[in-house]
Amino acid sequence: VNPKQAASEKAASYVQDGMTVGLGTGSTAAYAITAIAARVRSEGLKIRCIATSHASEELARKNGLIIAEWHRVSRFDVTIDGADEVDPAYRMIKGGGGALLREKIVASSTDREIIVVDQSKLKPSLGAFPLPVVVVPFGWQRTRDRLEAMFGCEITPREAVNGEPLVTDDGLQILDLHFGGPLPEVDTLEATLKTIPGVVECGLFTGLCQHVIVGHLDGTTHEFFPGDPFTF
Ligand code: A5P
Repeated sequence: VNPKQAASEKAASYVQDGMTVGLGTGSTAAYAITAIAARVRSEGLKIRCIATSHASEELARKNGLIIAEWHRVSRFDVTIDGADEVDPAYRMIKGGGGALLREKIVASSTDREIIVVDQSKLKPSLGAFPLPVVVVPFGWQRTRDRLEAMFGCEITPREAVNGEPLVTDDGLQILDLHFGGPLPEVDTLEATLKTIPGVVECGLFTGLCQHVIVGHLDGTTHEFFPGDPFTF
């Protein structure tokens, strides 16, 4: 069994009739979307969804899920999304898939953000995975310079397959900050980053996870809630 699939199927069991559901982005979230759609088909659940990327929306529609209009959605009951790293304080780095801005907008309006991961994503501290920062394309080189001066770490523009800067679903770009170890001043880092003109959002998520589901190779899962230590 794929651990990501095991975690996602467990997470999908928390979706109930009548709910408004946020759909994440990435390979793990894709399993969740198909698992939710399977329940909708077999149990006749009436739910409406908003996806955090064009790719997830397409997958959801293809599987028959109903996509809601934003002006009719005030809160999400549940959102199921992946993460690149989760620390013992339930902070996360997200955005390996480039959808962090939409993911943060949805997570911030969600009652229960369920994060689905395999065990490799649980980390004693955040920062081995590069921290994605979404920037406005205009003058991004100067935004990069200011980030470099502020943190002194290597910064790489996220590229598309053709080697050009990747353009996100919102027409923005992503800079990856390679701290290569524990993030500096993790509690104030997000606010600090946002003082730089051109920075739109960062992939550090704090206080936005209400439930973690870890999938294992044998198909079992472990569930954790903020405050719980990650023990197996
Ligand atoms: C997408 O922008 C990300 O936040 C993903 O949720 C994260 O990168 C995890 O991706 P995988 O589930 O593909 O590992």
